[in-house]
Amino acid sequence: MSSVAKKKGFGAHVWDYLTTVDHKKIAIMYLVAGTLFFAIAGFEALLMRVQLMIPNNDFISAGLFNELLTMHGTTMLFLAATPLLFAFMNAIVPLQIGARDVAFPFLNSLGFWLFFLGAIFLHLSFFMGGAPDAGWTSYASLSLYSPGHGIDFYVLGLQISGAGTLISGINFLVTIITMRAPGMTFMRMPLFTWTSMVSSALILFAFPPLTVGLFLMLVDRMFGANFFDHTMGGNTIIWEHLFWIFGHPEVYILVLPAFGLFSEIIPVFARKRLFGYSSMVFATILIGFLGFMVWAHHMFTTGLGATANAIFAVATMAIAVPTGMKVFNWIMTIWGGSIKVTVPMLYALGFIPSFVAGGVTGVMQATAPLDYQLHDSYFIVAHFHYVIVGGIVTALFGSAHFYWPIMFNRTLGEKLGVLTFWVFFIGFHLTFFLQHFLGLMGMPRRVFTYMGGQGWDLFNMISTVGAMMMGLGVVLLVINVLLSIKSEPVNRRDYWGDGRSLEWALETPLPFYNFKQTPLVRGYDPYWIEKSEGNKEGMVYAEPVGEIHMPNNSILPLVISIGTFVAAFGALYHPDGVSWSIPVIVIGLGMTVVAMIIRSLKDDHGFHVHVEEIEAIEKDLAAYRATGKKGGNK
Ligand code: HEM
Ligand SMILES: [Cu+2]
Repeated sequence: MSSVAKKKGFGAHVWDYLTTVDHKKIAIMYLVAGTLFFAIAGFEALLMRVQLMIPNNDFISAGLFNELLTMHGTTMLFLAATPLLFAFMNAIVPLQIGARDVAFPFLNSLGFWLFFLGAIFLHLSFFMGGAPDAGWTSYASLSLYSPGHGIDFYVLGLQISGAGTLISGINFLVTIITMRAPGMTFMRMPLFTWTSMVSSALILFAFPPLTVGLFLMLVDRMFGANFFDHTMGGNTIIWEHLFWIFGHPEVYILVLPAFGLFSEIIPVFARKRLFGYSSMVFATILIGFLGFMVWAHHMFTTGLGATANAIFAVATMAIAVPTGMKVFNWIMTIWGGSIKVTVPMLYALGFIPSFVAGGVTGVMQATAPLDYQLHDSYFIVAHFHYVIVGGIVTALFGSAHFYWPIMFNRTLGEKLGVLTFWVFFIGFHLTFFLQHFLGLMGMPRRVFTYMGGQGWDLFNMISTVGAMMMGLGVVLLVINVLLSIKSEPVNRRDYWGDGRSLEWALETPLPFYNFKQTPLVRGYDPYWIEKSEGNKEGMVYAEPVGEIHMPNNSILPLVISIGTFVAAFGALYHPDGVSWSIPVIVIGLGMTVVAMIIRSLKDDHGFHVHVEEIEAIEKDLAAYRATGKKGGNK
């Protein structure tokens, strides 16, 4: 385990990250991996936009366009947005609830590695005979007949990385329910913790239907079952139901934590308590619940019938009510506050109108008759990017600036941050605003080119220019991150000066055990309460200094994940009749099973940090903070 003032070589650092079970380090791994896939998927989007810039373009072929389209959507949702939100959940939720780690640190590491290796597996498709090309929804009527192995990569890659997401979701659910510091009742939990909990519950219910759907697809494609093939008595609509029972909640899995992040940012910079806390909690739960009731709004045009369409339309529209409550509360928090417009606050201010625009077009599509017109047009593309980019990406960028001091003990540059915001924000509206009208004018989505002279040319051109601005914005953000590596360490608590929840009460850099003593929570916004009562220490404690129990690092999560990765290759090539496919499946699953057996038979009780060690670490950190000299606990 990491100890104070010990210089480590590069290899030791790598080993440390491969085996770590520390939520703070796992957060960094999610951040790096998520950013990588965000960049890849962003690049794919730019290629598509270049292709669509002018009519009759032949920059990329129709087949490649389908692959880029599929990988862009799949990557953005599963391999960029989800892990980036997990990065913040890992970094912040244990601190917000006053815990030393998550409930199952081993599973936390396993969740990360499954996600990561599933993602790598999916991306190897580009080099091994072609990427999936049936859209991120992979409708069975397309995917069953897609030649090559693209769809098999999709099915197996998502199965592996989805298992990682499910495991992590369960972990956070249990963590938040069982690991809260004394005094932190449910109705004192910060909003980010609340939304993370509801989002984790949604993962628990939404991912199993996806798992089942993917499994049926797997046996259809690889073993000739006929679940989805109508010529053999199957039904392609079954896939659509299974997919959207997962797929609709998925957007709430992503957007709820984003709401939570903004509910942390806005009160800090408005310097006011979050307006309507309990209604925010209520709205979060209600959105989570309704999120499951509305999946068939993606299938209005499949012939469900007028009654079913009407029910799903009304249920969908109902979600606007709790969402509207949230928007109202954010505005009321800002109202009359003494506002500091920092970079995170800029993102929050940009988020509110952008997200509302996305929400309003959502209600339009929920109107079943109108959806017959809008379905599969660019209006849809405009709608979901307003929600996803305007809601989730702004939350991720804003929170990166907000939480950087806690995560890295460094800050992101303010001036460059403001510039990045404007370039990205203007680019975003240029890209997607006019697409509403392209849709209304009849431009279909998922087409690789179009004829000129239909009045679409100018808007498509502007859209591509906007996308390039967004790309530039992301490059600026990455530059800011690189610059921060060389910048001065923060070495203090409460970087923004107006922190309210527990994570701000800790001095950075954090020791690996987070809290020397478990804090006692005396109300909502616990750190704010202590500050307003003049408590210099920042917290009151629930216990005397005592031994701290921490988990050991382990390489087993990585081994388990590599096993599934290896086995997936065997499964993938099995239908080709290659002789090595069964042995590879056996070796891969063997690795996984052996690692699991080792884990269950070998008792690993973790280790104790003794009181003297704690004092030594704290003294060392204090000296480091005072002198700024290297050697702190990293
Ligand atoms: C950063 C700027 C972005 C640009 C320029 C962009 C561009 C595009 C384009 C051109 C399409 C194809 C539309 C079609 O023909 O139907 C598309 C589809 C899609 N995008 Fe984006 N996108 C961006 C960001 C995102 C983000 C952040 C997400 C999610 C986190 C996302 C999720 C999707 C999804 C799910 C699809 C549908 C894919 C499918 O139908 O299979 N996009 N995007
Ligand atoms: Cu939906």
